[in-house]
Amino acid sequence: MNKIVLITGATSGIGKATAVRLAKESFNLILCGRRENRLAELKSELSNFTEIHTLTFDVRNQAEITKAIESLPENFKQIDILINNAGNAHGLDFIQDGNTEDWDAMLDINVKGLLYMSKAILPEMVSRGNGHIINIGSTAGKEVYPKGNVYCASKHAVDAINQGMRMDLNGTGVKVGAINPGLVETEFSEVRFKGDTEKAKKVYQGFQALKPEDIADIIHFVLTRPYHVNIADLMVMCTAQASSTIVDKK
Ligand code: NDP
Ligand code: 8X3
Repeated sequence: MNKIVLITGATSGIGKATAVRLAKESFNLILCGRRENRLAELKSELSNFTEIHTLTFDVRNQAEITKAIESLPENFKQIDILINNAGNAHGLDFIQDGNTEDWDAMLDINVKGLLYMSKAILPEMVSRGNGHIINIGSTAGKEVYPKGNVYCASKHAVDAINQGMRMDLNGTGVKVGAINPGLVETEFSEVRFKGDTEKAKKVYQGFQALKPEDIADIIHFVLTRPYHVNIADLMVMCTAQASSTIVDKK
């Protein structure tokens, strides 16, 4: 039987590329995001390959998450794999100039959203004695860079939660691991710079950034290891990147 994977943030970037890749590898998919039209387009694009169900909700809203998970049809109820991917940076400012709405968004989405999703899905995995959670962290969860303050804090929290989950779930049969990418060219910087496309493009100019498909490929690798192998914590950067602040731009 095909495994069922729930992907948050499937409407764009890493989540969308992962949906495309896993659909072609015959995983059944529950695709989530706020932009319903994008989910509908993706469903029609991928339904030739596998079974797709879509759920529209904001990961900040625990009640919406509960309702969405409860609404799953019988053939999608047993989720084998949760990919906690939804998230973004909002703003890039010195801490003294930071916008508190941006801070709230990053902590609410990247940290609390990931926790709410896990809370909604984990108990069933634990009672079944089987499951796999992949948390999408970041190099920003391993080091801090100037003006990255709260985004880096949110991803350091993901790093801590990933480790904590793995400890608490030890012995339950549920695997937990994080993938921590460096610079990946997605809509990430457009969101960070609030729709300023020119500024966003500049982030990825002068070097070959990672593509979302590169991360999807790694996620597929992680998911297809034998049961006794758990990729606990993986960091991946493009060759031009050495750290958050050292990027070889020509
Ligand atoms: P994108 O902006 O391309 O995608 C972000 C996804 O998250 C979208 O599908 C969006 O869906 C979803 N999302 C955002 N906010 C919410 C919300 N409140 N509720 C539900 N879904 C939400 O960025 P990426 O693909 O790059 O980012 C994916 C993950 O990868 C994030 O966690 C990011 O921090 C991480 N990451 C990205 C890197 C990069 O350089 N791009 C590097 C390291 C980590 P919708 O708007 O439809 O709700
Ligand atoms: C995204 C990578 O360096 O823009 O998490 O923070 S970075």
